[in-house]
Amino acid sequence: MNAPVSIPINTPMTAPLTIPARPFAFALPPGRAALIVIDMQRDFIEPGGFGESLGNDVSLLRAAVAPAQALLLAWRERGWPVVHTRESHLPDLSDCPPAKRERGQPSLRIGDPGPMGRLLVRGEPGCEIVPELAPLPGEIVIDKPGKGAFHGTDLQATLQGLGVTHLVFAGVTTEVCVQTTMREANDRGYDSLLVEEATASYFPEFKAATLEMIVAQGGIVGWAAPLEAVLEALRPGAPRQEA
Ligand code: C5J
Repeated sequence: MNAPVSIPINTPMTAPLTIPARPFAFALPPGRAALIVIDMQRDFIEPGGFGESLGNDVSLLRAAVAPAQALLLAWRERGWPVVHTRESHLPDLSDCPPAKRERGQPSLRIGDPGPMGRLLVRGEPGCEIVPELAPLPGEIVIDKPGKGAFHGTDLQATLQGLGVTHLVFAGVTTEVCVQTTMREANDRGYDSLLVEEATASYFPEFKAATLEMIVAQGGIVGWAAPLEAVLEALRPGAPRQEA
């Protein structure tokens, strides 16, 4: 069983930053927030990868790269933790259940050789994060065999070790790996915000519906905010919430 989010007693408490968001303002506590960039891999974003093998127009995901990069750069300036995830499998596919590999009628299956190497296999070129968002030394990279980033990984222990209680999300695809991870985070007690332009789907209508699902019912899963609102809040000297 996963332990609920706990805060190390030595973590300094400073006044939260306020991000105008839906369904209401998101209070981001400095020192307790991590940026999670989900699966911005060549296999999803570039032609010849897993996403295209499923019949998708991968150019639709490109739209999220520049906004995610702007968010990442602003976050790095703050010096706060960054977690990159990669949907990926071991070369022997022992962590890829047949139910996942055999789903549908793709032109290539997970593990098959493609123009960027074996699809969604760790260490292959297609499995890498796109160069614009490449992790810096010291940033956390989580290889995840599932859609959710907590499933089969040490993400929970990693975030707890850092004293993180709040998550800001970017990445692809909105309704699959991003939403699954936000829902898993919600159940574990994290407050999560999705940055609207920094996420994308092969199905724009699914992205729009997911954003609505997240913020509905008073934020049943979490919050959503435009990139500009997040960048403004991250700007050094931006106003903080009253204590
Ligand atoms: C998918 C993902 N869509 N990263 N993976 O298969 O959303």
